[in-house]
Amino acid sequence: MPTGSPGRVRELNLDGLVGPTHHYGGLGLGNVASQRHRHEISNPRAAALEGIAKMRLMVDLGLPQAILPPQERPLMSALRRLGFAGSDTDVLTVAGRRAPDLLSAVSSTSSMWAANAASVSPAADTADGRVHLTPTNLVSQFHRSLETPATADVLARIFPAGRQFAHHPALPATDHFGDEGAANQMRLAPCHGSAGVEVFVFGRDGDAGGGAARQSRAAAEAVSRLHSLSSDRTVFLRQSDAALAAGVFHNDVIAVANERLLLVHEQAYREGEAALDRIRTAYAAASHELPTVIEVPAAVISLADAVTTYLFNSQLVSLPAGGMALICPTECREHPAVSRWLDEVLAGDNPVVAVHPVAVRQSMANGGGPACLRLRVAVDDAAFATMHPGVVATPPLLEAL
Ligand code: SUG
Repeated sequence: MPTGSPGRVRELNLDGLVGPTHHYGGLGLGNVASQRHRHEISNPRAAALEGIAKMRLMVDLGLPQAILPPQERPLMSALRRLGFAGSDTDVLTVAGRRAPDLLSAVSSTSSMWAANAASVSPAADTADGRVHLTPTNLVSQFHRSLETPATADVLARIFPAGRQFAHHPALPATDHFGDEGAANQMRLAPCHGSAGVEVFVFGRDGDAGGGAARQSRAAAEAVSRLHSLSSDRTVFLRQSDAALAAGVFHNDVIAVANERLLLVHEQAYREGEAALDRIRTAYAAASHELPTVIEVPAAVISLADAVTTYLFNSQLVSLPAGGMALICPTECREHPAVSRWLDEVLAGDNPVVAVHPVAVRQSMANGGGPACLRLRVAVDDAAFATMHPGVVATPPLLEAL
């Protein structure tokens, strides 16, 4: 079992490992990169190695890291449920000939984008002092909706239900409760162990939403109830129409938060500046302090450039020695305006002390940056000790993989 001293709360990142059927199916609706790279040749081995290298960086930085195993694909049970019969070879042959798009969907390794696996609220935010997890239904995309049962199962095995962890079933699988999880959830708090503000972002509110909208308000509200969050420390924000039209299909493509720092594009939310004021007010009520908000003007980085470089899909992590690191896609350093902005952040009066570009190009071509590939779970040492030890990333395990 993993061990450690009691009381300390650290953020564990669980990364989805890429499976051998990784490919470019053009399956992500509203996802500009997925559409652009449709039917290009993929390299599953390179994809897996890129993901492992990112995990190794986290381990080298002294941060807790774990691995979510890839799910079984092609998902034969899904093909059989849709009427393909016979031996596995028959099923695959006929599906490949008659319904190649279906075969692509049931072969997608989309569970690698672990930020969509579940919503998670740490113990400091919940009424019963347990970590709450709700797996997503991902109903907006058929290929992703196939992930839910295996995701629920693996999360329950990694984080045993009981004194430390509470698991809820995924929300009803209908558009009204369309839920894409932590990719639309941010948490701001003075530190991982203190009560914080949970921000839920949605693109649809009883309507279809525009552009790339996937997450519904009804889902966000249901998750906040299930996780027994305090209403004065919960903020619901609607994505702006401009962001949705530009292909911001999840909030983590346009904002990222860690502890007291929020990096956000000025066009992220429909309410504009008032949205950030609501976050500030809730944060001040929870902690008697103000968060550090770095708002990026469209004149400095356009929505289109934010979507292309995936700047906001960086991982913002607290370093053991103090300060934060931004783990960004290499594409950010290849873009002059974004790279300049990164240098300004590094030189500025804020917690960011390091920028680490990582190459996750195989995932990026399907619209998944560094932050899409991970699910964050803040745990104290007692909770960490009850976790399934086999998924904790160590240098030998990463080497073996
Ligand atoms: O759901 N891409 C994923 C990318 C998810 C990114 N996640 C976050 N932003 N958190 C999606 O659109 C593409 C698969 C394909 O086209 O083969 C895909 O599913």
